[in-house]
Amino acid sequence: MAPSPLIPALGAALLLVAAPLSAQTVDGRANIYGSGHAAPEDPGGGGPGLLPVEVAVPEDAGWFTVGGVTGQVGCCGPNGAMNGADGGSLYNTGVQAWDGIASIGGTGRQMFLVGVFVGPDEPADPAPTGLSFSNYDFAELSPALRQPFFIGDGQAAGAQQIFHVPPGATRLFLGFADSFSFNGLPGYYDDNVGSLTVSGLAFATRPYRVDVSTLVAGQQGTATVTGGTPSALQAVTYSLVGIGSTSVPALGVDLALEAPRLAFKGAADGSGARSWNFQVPASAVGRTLYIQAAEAGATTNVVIRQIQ
Ligand SMILES: [Ca+2]
Repeated sequence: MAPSPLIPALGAALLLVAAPLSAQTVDGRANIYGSGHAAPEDPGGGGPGLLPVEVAVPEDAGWFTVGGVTGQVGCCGPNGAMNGADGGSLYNTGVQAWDGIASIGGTGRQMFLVGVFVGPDEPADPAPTGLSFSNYDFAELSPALRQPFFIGDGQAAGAQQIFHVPPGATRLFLGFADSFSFNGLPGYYDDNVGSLTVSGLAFATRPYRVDVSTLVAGQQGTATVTGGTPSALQAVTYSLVGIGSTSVPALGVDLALEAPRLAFKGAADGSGARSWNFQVPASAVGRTLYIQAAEAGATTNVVIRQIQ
């Protein structure tokens, strides 16, 4: 694979919204607890259903929105009640965590469209603490990795809801949280019917971002910060450990890296951009780097690169 070309510098504060993805069909049997796994499972019994729908997350994505969701799904066989993406009102949802994917709760609703963000690795226990929803008409939501969240039809009060992408997310999965009477361990997917069609799912690009070339041991790599404050000090940091949270009081930010180290620092140019070329050590082959840049009061996306 050839090194990716450098991303040309973008103007500060330019906000890019990528073209919407083509429509995604989410079968009523799509098991959100199969996200990132080879096969869905049903620890609660009743059938594992299908793997959820997988969508690639651009590495500079800041958030996504949904144009609309059509279709109907049902939880309980061909003669059961059907509902749209926002869910039905037959049950409260309280599905437990399984295999690295957190629990999810929903007051007064079941069988709503859910999503979960996952990184490049297969999810594994312990799962993070789960989210619980009683207000479905939030304006914005910031789920963590491996934390299923309500998407519904993606609209509230006539506006598109904003779903922020957590650091380290490379994949978004779409499916449902199901179990016996929607409480307990995941399962009871095989009696689900119908499907939803998700249209106009679009990722928005962070204006302040870091891009990193393909990294090959013994060859030159490049890290480029764009969209920063003109002439502001830029710090490019990296972790060999992974995603975490580390306070950097000098910049007034929390880096989304565990045990970060400083790679480069220097002032951005008049457009808020700065680029560094560096030699990738020959001994680093196979290692995974987590890279994030920061300036006073702001952090970029996290780029994950395995050294080839
Ligand atoms: Ca079911």
